[in-house]
Amino acid sequence: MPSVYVEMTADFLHPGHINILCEAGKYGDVIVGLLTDNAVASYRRIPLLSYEQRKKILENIKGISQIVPQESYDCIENIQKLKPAFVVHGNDWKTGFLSPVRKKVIEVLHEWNGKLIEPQFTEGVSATDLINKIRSRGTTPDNRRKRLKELLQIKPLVRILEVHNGLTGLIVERTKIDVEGKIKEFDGMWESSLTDSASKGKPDTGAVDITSRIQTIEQILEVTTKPMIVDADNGGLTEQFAFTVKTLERHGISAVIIEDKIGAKRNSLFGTDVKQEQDSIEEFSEKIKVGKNSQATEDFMIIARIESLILKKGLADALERAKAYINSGADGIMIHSKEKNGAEILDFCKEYNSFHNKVPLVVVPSTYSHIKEKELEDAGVNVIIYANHLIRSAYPAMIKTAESILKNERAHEVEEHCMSIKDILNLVPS
Ligand code: SPV
Ligand code: MG
Repeated sequence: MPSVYVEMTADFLHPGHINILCEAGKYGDVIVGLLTDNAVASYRRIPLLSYEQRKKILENIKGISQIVPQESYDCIENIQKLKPAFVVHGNDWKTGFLSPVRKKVIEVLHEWNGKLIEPQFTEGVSATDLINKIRSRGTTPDNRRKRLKELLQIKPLVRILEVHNGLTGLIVERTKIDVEGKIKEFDGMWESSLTDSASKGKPDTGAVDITSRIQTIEQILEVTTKPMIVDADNGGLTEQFAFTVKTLERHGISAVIIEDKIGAKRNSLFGTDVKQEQDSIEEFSEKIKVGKNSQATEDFMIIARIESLILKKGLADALERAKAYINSGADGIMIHSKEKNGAEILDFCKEYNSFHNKVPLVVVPSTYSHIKEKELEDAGVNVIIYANHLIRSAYPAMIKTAESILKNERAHEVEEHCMSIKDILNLVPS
């Protein structure tokens, strides 16, 4: 029997998949190239089911003789290896980011007189629509909490954006761009102490206490499904931190980040312009240990934030702390800096890469925002947090509106900068 290659994600089987498999079966023995989790994550949200789970489902479907992993969204490597007589693919790949792959498939098949068969794409049913429908029903704390660890295993770089209320939560949840068929979106949310405080008209000094922060967090969780990382300042006293860990974990938060500072809380971006004191390595390590011993699940992460560069204590101090915090059980390291050129962050990354015992590395490029994601990823960064950009862009827009109304003694002039009444009414469906 000739062999027939069909690529599939199979996260969600629907009649469209069955049509393709039936069609493929007419030409010979069907080999499914099953996209690995990394392959799927490279162009859209990570699959709901793992590779092994998806494989198990396909193994029990009639008409498939073999399943092989497809390590990229591009099937060329597998096709060159397997040399199938036929490749069967829905005709929807004639446009979009897969169209160059299609051209290459035709070329490669030509080498052994293979043929591309393109059945009509099944209209009216799409796995993406089905997944979106399920997501619109919400999530559970258990499912949300484990999502960050899953993302870290699958994606080379996790992209996080600041939230401070339900509306900004919706922005992170929904904003997507389509770059020739590849979907780009944020992977999760950063519940920032700075922007949560600022949105309440308060300074970032801990004046907005953890009880108030939890209220905001709940409002955001209510309208989103993506994972959340919470900025818990220095975590409070060690014995209080144990309770904070339990509370956050129960709500389905994926990670808490605590900074190694003590005394009056001041935002790190003030640097040495204000009095900021760093905790001792011993005390902060103890806090991490107590936090780790308090959590009930394997999924919750405690990420240690190192302030040595902010406080001008130097790279050696930052590295020494990173090693100590990892040894104390930290699930991640956040290295912070307020330098504009980002050089000290890249220096830190270089040294960090040679650690034997590494955990995911988090950065917050607020002052060195010119550095692109890929450069940070190549330097060894695993998580990028855009920590304050929604509030910083919204505030000037609102000031402009307020000033225009004062100046013109009517709102007519601001209308062109405002969304329509219809759009705001429909922004959040009832
Ligand atoms: C925050 O967003 O509150 C942070 C990051 O802690 S920074 O403002 O850079 O300190
Ligand atoms: Mg903060």
